[in-house]
Amino acid sequence: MRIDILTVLPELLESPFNYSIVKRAKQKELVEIFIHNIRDFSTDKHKRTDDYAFSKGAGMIMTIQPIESVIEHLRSQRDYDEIIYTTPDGETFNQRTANELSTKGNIIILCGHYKGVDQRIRDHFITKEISIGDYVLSGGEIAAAVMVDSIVRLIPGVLSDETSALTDSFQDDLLSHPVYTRPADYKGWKVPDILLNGNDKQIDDWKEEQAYEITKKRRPDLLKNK
Ligand code: 6GU
Repeated sequence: MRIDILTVLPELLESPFNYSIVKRAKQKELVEIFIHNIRDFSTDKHKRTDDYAFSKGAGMIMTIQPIESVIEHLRSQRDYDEIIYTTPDGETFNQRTANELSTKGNIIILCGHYKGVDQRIRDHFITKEISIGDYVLSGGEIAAAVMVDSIVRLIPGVLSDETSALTDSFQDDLLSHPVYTRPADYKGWKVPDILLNGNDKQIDDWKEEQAYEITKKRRPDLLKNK
């Protein structure tokens, strides 16, 4: 998979993809991530990428020209399956969206900034508009990092069997059961006995029951999908 991220703040995306599972996915050549500075494509003599909105007092808007240039530059080299725009008024990102996007070949993510992009960019280039939740971020970069992290770990071969995404929270519309490691007794704080009895069937039943109880308590909305 290839992911191209378009941003006016490339520095903000320097480190998120250089650690842990995303780093390993890059090393295994299961994903390539490229960060493009929209400013580099501006033909304005001051390299501007934004301008005043036509409606008074609406704040700054990202202009068409540099964004069109970078998208056309990328599209002249390969086809893209999705051109995604990060924006608080997009459809809410969830595990289903992450699963879907992890099956794509090439995607572009355009990070929104200021009061957003000129609507004509959305009309003519964008295939999907995504928000990561009902709150406002200063820009789409951190949202893009969140999305990329959750997508990349789902690409086949990225996770080992042991860390398989199949056991993640949400993957089966249930939250995760509690987990424990050694020691079995820490200053009197004990691991549930059942986990120590070696009976795999009982342990699996316990995990399932715990996951169900936690989901019922914290996220009953998820159980409606069952
Ligand atoms: Cl994708 N962008 C911004 N600016 N704010 C957000 C968001 C995205 N998702 C939630 N809040």
